[in-house]
Amino acid sequence: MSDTRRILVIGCLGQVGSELTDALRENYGTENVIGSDVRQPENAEGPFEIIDVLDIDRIREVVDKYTVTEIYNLAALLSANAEKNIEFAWKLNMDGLFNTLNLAREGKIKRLFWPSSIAVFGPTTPKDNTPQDSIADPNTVYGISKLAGERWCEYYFNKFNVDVRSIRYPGLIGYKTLPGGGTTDYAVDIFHQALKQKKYTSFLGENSTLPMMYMPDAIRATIQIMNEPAENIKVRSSYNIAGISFSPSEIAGAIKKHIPEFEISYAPDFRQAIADSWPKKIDDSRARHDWNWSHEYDLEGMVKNMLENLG
Ligand code: AKB
Repeated sequence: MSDTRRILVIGCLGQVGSELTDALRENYGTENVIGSDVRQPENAEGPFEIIDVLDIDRIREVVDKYTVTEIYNLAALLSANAEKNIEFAWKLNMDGLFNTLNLAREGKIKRLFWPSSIAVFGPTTPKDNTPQDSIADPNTVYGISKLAGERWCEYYFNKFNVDVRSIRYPGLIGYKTLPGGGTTDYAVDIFHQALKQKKYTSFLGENSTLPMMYMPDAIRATIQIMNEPAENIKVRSSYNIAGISFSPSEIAGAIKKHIPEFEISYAPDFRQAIADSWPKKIDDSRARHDWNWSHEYDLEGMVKNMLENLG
């Protein structure tokens, strides 16, 4: 990779995109990180272009304009929203990936990051310490698109030498931007409601344990995997990465230590079935071994930091 890295973030206004763009700008300089999304930001703090990930000509135009060397393609419909619009979700999640894989195949960019998810696992996957290579039988559109995407990433690496790197994000918790349409969104909403109303009704049941991660860890993992020498990236589908696993009642208990009046109630909706199909905890030993991944935040540390920043 040439010394000057010019980075394009597609989907820079989303939950991950907004924090990732800031972190990349701190690391590589504002002018070297181009944000892009389908809508204009309220305040663009660096170069910004409107891009619809389904429009490959437009991506190519921006790549040429800034001589982009790498793309982080974050545009996707998440699990809950994807169930409401299955055909569009499939189109966005798959064609968007193909467009960026094909630009890499053409040699337009040197490296591509594309996120997968714990949603690639399904109802018959072992739920505790789910291994890197396990049964993957997703029963959501989002999960099916992420699993297919992983297979295509590995295919493009093997057949066309495309340097694509990926991690399976758990549910992500951050205070800067709200998540948009996932099954794990409750773990962000709960903080906002705890501070505002001192109560929260969870759309997942009290014992729905899921793999989760605090955003600073997820951003660090994303930047770290993209900085590794190519030979260290042995998994070219997508890496399991683990942070914290907890249930709604456990996170509520951790919040209660700071806000004793806080009360949680439960009213599971259609997202419960999605959560029930996912693992409780995943085994990330391959990522730890191959590129020295390790998370920093536990449940207590994450809750304290979230409340300090939102309070
Ligand atoms: C979702 O809930 O859809 C996402 C995910 C786990 O990928 N947060």
